[in-house]
Amino acid sequence: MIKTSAILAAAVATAQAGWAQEVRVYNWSDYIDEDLLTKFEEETGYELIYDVFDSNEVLETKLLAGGSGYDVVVPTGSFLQRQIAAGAFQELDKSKLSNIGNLWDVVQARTETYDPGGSYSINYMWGTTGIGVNVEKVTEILGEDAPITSLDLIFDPANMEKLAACGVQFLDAPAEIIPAALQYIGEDPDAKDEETLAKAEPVLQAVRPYVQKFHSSEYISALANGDICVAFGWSGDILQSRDRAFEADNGVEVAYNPPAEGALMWFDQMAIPVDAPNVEGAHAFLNFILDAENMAQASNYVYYANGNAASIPLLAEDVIGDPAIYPDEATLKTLYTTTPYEARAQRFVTRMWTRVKSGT
Ligand code: N2P
Repeated sequence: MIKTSAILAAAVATAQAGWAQEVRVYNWSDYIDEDLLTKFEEETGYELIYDVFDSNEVLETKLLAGGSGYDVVVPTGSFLQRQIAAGAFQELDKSKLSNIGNLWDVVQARTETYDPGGSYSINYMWGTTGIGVNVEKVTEILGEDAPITSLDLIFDPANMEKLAACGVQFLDAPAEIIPAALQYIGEDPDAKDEETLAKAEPVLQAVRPYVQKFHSSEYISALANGDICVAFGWSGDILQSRDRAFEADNGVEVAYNPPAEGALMWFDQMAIPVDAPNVEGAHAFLNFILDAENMAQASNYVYYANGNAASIPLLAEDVIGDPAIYPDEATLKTLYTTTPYEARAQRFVTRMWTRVKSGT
């Protein structure tokens, strides 16, 4: 008896020690240079468990259920805001974040809305939601003046009917596609009332037959391989697709444009769940990300802008110099942001999205 419980106690102690040595991070897919994951382990001695997702809704379901087991998660600002309100996160201990001074005030001024004072989160990366095209295929089908910089490309059924043959995918992200549909018909993309929200549905249903798939990560390869010719997706993902095609030397030329009518500008924020098993390790990971060199390496790899001012001089010219990544003043003025849906509006949006995806 005594022997058994001694063994058990030893096993528990080992498990606990092991637990404290692990840091579990849940981040978006295609969102980091994996060399950084090894570097974190080497520098800190922690074992890093790094899982990925491609949907705010999936992350939110895990977070709100509790016991996700993650130490760091990365919701988009508008989702973070309501998750903070729901008590999903713990306040950051800034005394453990010696690199916090590297944050960029320009980005902080914008993320204030979601997390006042940055009490719960740091910006990881930000970007826009826009249009990726296979330039050759789209101009072959719609002509040289194909509206590749306009929402007309993806919301005008006449264009979409023709493009269906070469393949069009949309993000499976209702909180981004519905605002874009509203923007297209001149409504407020951040509308929350049901009457306005409902106006997005006929816009989406009209092009639904021509959308091959709603998915939030497959389009990177599909566009690069030439399997699809249009993706309504995320800026950096489409630029990664452009690079993959270039590296494959397969003759596919991919271009990304934020729609001229206005694009959604979003901010992905790193935060620590209230029940994180390794709070110390979570801070170590955040501080590692806040390092200027690490952050520059991540942005240079995935083609997304970041919230780290100290990293700017270390960014590659094709990152800091690309207005699709770091928008110029003129583009910046056309970008819009969104705020969270309250529970009732969220249910309305979720139901609409189910109908749109199933085409019913
Ligand atoms: C990375 C996608 C991150 C942008 N693949 C979504 N907020």
